Amino acid sequence: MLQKNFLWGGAVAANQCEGAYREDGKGVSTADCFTAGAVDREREYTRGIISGKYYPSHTAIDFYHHYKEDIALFAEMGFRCFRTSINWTRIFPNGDELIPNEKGLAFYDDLFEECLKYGIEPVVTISHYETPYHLAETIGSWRSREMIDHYIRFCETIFKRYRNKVKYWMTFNEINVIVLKPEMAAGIRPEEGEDFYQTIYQAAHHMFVASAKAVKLGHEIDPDFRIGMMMLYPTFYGETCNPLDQVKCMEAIDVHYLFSDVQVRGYYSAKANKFFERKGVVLEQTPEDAAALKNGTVDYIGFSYYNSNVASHQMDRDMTPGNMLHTVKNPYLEASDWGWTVDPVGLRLALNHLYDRYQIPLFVVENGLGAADKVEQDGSIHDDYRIAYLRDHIKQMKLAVEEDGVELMGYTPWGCIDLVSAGTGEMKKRYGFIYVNRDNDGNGTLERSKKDSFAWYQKVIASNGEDLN
Ligand code: BGP
Repeated sequence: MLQKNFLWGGAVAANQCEGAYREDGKGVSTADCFTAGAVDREREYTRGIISGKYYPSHTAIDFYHHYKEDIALFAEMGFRCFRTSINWTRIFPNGDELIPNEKGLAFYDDLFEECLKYGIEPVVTISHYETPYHLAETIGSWRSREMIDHYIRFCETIFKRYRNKVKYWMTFNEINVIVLKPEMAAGIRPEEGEDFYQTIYQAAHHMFVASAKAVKLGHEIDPDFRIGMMMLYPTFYGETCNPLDQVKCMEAIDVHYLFSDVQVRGYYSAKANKFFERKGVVLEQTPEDAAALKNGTVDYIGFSYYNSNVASHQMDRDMTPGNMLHTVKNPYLEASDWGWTVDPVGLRLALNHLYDRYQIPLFVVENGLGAADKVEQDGSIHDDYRIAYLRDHIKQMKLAVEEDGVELMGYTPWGCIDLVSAGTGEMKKRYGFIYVNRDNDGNGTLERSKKDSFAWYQKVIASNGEDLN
């Protein structure tokens, strides 16, 4: 049995759902400079906003004006929590102001109050794939140590303002994605000739210090705060029992463990230091950094899990896409319409790997199936494929808790209401229990409607995960 107060809910990110991108004083964020893409076309990260181009985040699903209606629907499903993020540029439009934007703060006051009205606990990602664009252009975002101060000012402002409304926080969304998509995860546009590894790991170091300082500060402001890290967990398999494939598998996952190791243990492992040596990375660290890392270890690990990956020592292979990573094809697994493997067992493994390694509570804060839904004549949407995906993953998640003893705080499937895809910028790639009438080009009434999965998830929550049929 899952614990009684298990946090069932759903997850979104501000930049993928709010829209209203210049309203009430909001500044431009890096996310606002990503055009629409497609499965076979990368999103373009433009220099500023270029007129004539379509930027899906500017309107998204207009959650900014629909949040009351949407939260009422979440409440109807029985959500016990709702994971969203705070758009940094609503609070500090350029990122370097000293005084926050009151209208931005007021918006989140209202949003959190609306959640609490229904007994829904807000779970807040402080920075989810959006950085003030001004800071990205003027100081190179997290390349610069100065970012730590801007981030901490942001944290202090929101911690103090929302301390009576928010208890659960995460410092950065998928912090390890900086090694895969630095523009998205850290607002860093690698320049030609720039030493990629040096830049990325120096920036990650600044983020680690910022996160650790935020954890410490948060606990000082309110000892009841629970502040986690958040990573993309890419379960890896070695392609065969050839030991060389297993070494590749170890190396592939180590890239990601570096991030959780530092944030959970509070220092770089010997292996991480060897890795830096091999890559010629020399971190600039102040004498206080080590203490900051040590004093700001996280309370829990939030992670996303969508698909698994395969590592091989032979690189000239047929590759297949996954969330952020391309991988060798797994012949045992089916794939989604976007090519991501579907591997529920990989979630049980993820939970075991992380819990065995760290022994701190885990929180599955993203999981789900991106699919193109069909609206029937009568308006109904029969998303049995989504129900099947979620059911199978919840079953494995329960096994991890009930059979393996993993300590799990909750489960918030991604995109509980349809929103803009981070990877492709499409609306067509839908995850929601709630359908939003909007297409890839920004057309549509924005009307909300329930998919079949809505009633199914309602039952799952009501039975605390016992009734999955
Ligand atoms: C994660 C991100 C989310 C989200 C999700 C699904 O990596 O944290 O922001 O979008 O992936 O990916 P996509 O939107 O590309 O389908």
